[in-house]
Amino acid sequence: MISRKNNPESGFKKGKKKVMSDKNTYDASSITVLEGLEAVRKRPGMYIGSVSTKGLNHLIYEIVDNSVDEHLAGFCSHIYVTLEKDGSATVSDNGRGIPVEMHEKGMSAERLVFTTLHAGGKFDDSAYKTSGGLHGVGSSVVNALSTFLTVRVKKGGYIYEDKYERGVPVIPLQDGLLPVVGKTKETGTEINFLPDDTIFDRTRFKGSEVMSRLHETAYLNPELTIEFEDRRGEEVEHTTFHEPEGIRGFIKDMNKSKDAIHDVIYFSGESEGVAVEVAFQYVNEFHENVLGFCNNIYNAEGGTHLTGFKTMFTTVINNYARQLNVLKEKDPNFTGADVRNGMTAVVSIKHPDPRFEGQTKTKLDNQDAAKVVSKVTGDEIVRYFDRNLEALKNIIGCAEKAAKIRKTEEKAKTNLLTKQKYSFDSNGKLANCESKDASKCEIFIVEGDSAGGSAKTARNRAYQAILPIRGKILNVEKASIDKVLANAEIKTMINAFGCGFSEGYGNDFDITKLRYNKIIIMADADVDGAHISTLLLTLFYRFMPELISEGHVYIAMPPLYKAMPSKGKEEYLYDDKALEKYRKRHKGPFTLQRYKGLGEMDAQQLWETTLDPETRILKQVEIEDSRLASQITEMLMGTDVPPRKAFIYERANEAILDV
Ligand code: TTJ
Repeated sequence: MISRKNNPESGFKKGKKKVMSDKNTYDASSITVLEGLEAVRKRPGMYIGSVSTKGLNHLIYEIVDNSVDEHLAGFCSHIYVTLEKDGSATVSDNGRGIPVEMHEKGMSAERLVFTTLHAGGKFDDSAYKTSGGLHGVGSSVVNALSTFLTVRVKKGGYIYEDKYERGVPVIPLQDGLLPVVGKTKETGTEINFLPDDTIFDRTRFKGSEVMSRLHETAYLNPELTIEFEDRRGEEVEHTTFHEPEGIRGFIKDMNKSKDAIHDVIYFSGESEGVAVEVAFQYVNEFHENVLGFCNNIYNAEGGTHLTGFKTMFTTVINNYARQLNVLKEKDPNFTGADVRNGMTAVVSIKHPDPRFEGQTKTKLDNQDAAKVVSKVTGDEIVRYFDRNLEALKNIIGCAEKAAKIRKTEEKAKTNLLTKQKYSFDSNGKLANCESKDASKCEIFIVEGDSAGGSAKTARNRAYQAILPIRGKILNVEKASIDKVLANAEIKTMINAFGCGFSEGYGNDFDITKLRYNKIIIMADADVDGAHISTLLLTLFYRFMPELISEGHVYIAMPPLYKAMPSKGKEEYLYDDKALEKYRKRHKGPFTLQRYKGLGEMDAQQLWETTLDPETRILKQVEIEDSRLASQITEMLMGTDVPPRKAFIYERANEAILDV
């Protein structure tokens, strides 16, 4: 650690920027470097996933991963991560320090690391490089996206310093070398950077998320200690992450508030130069949580290591189930999903040359990884189960339960499709329209019976149908399919739309049967209304995604205010910005009515503001791509309320006139 031990008071002196002459900081190679960094600033999302808080936190991980590499190489035992009062982050380690001497390209090696895209791993002589993936190569990306970034390297008795602004070096080299700012007997690297607020939506790191990721890193590196400090609040918060139990501890932690049915099972092995470690435990819950890591980096999209583990595990459990006569001769095998019902697992491998594919380059692609993990799993898990029959029987019990539920769900779905397909007109609450010409028809899904009543009166019954729904419909992200299908509100909707739904076991959705060209969600302009809208969108996204991708889904934007001037025309105002503008442009007194909900409008007002195609405002729901939608659904349906609210209100501002 540099700043704390050696010179505890040495922060980074702000506001004292040196002015440099160009000839000191730029040379021929700098030109391509700048072009590279410019590309990063132009499309930050391509390099860090997004410019949301997630992408912001990612900057820290990109830097930390370098120190983890140094740990893997055997030269670093401690990493320090500090969220500073000024909004910057400091990451330091007690490794050997980034090389600072001249490199062949006429630049210090350190500058090459921070200004060249994909320079990671170049000076890294560890057996397991994280390079080749998205990680550990991102120091230059972080640099490009930072208002300032300061590097301090302790090495060979000296402390060297380098500084950048938006990726561009601002310190002149002296005979091609970095300036020395002090002496020390220690070694290590320290990086301090401030994310650029012209790039990121928000520049406040999320402490809890950073901590949870650092904790994860500690589990994966049992000999590493990570010190985290948040200095931004009144009180400084300090946490030490050191997890000598490794991934076993990781599993225990993930399952700590759950009902586990056996002790954590752990095994490891090595083959063809690939090291494999697996830990898992079953809990009394109906879902699986299997995480894959390669060289200590989480693989969000999974990959070959997980495939190898899952395939072998399924085979082994089916073999045991037959040996134990749980599965009879005529019974089909358990599916992979049956077998993993209730499983929490971490599969961590070390690979000398990892390759990644997929949308975010986080899916391990090495075929040998599947082979090796499968072999180690087959050998080790059988050894374990032969000696621990009790755990094995409990696990097979979970698979049996899962298979039973799966069969019930399959049946429930067939029933719904055959028996209830034609119950469309017998639906009490739906006030259908007269026209059968789907291209002209619209259906309004209205929150609440009273608003529903007004909407029924106000509508043009020739082509507008009204379906009132009560309260909150089921959160389909969390519910099992038979529950979803048993929900009266959801059944009514599926029947009304007329095109079935798709899920899991085959696609029965037929968009050509859709009875309405526009499906319009009509909810109050408040948090509850926003919640209802997201629940409906989740339902559509999961079971009828083409409704969204083909542009049939809209959100009605009821006005927030009605301005009634003493002279002149009344005007509906749809948000606070509109009100602000109205105040500026309108001279003279006016009365302002604020609508708290759709229920407060009479039929005429409802017609003018939300039903009449001539005057209403609709926001068409779009899916830019399915990945984004899936993330949003997850975000919207997660337990975190603030980002959800922010998202909905952001979108509301994008509302466009539908003419
Ligand atoms: C690589 O091999 C030669 C001696 O130095 C090794 C090295 O680069 N070590 C190293 C880099 N330790 N820590 C880093 C590092 C730390 C942070 C916080 C950020 C970056 C970009 C690198």
